[in-house]
Amino acid sequence: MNKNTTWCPGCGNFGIMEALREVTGEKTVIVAGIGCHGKIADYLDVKSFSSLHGRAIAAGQGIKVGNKDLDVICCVGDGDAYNEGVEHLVHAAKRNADITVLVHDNRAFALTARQFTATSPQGFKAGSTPHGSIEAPLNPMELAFAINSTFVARGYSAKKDHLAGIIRQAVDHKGFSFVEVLQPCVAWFNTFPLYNEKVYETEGPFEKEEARKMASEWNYNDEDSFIPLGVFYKEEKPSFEETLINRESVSAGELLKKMI
Ligand SMILES: Cc1ncc(C[n+]2csc(CCOP(=O)(O)OP(=O)(O)O)c2C)c(N)n1
Ligand code: SF4
Repeated sequence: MNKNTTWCPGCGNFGIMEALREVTGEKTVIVAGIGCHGKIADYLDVKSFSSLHGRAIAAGQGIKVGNKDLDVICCVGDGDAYNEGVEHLVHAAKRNADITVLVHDNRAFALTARQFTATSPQGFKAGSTPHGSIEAPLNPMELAFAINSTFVARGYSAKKDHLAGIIRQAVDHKGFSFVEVLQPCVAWFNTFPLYNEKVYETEGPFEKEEARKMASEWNYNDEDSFIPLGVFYKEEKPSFEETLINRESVSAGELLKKMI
């Protein structure tokens, strides 16, 4: 553990770190990607594993299969989760892996000094898009539903206690927990003023239909839209690890017969 942080003063990662400090313990393993967010593994006094860029979710699933008693929290960036490692996110949700994916979404590749990511707004000027990104951003909350996540939530790094409550519920959930965290990057894209004006807390979880509507509620292009925070949705379903332990081996032929 390293007590000397190298994040910029005022970085949104501090709020996430403090929230995690409240809810982590002996059983926790933080699996980090590569980026500013990834340094969190070094600053918390818990078991941790620093993976490759975009591969934290893959490593986290391996750790959980190896020791089902651990609480695996994958701390990933938006670049990690929605760009380079998006395939791992999709498949971990599809199989309902019993891990928590906590996305530090600052809407930029920050450590490499500002390039656009999947969640950067249209028009975002950066090293790789000097005239502004021409792509519309991905909505992570809609993605979380599209890939059948069994726990979907959004927090804000400036609301530490609220975020800690969300993470606690995510870790307690048996199955795939998706937590999108609004994490302003004061160096490259300071979204604090925008979020402070737009966020509001909700009392979830909600029925799926309502939760999906909430997922689509905030739109960069709609100045009148607001940003709901909280646990949107929760569903009980056997986790990948449970199914793996209790599985019956069935041949492809038998499986086809069952399907007809
Ligand atoms: C396989 C691989 N591709 C690219 C890089 C270069 N790289 C290091 S950090 C980084 C940006 C990370 O952005 P994000 O995941 O959003 O995290 P942030 O720094 O914003 O917290 C990139 C592209 C790398 N280290 N490894
Ligand atoms: S560059 Fe941005 S994300 Fe990285 S430490 Fe500084 S404020 Fe935080």
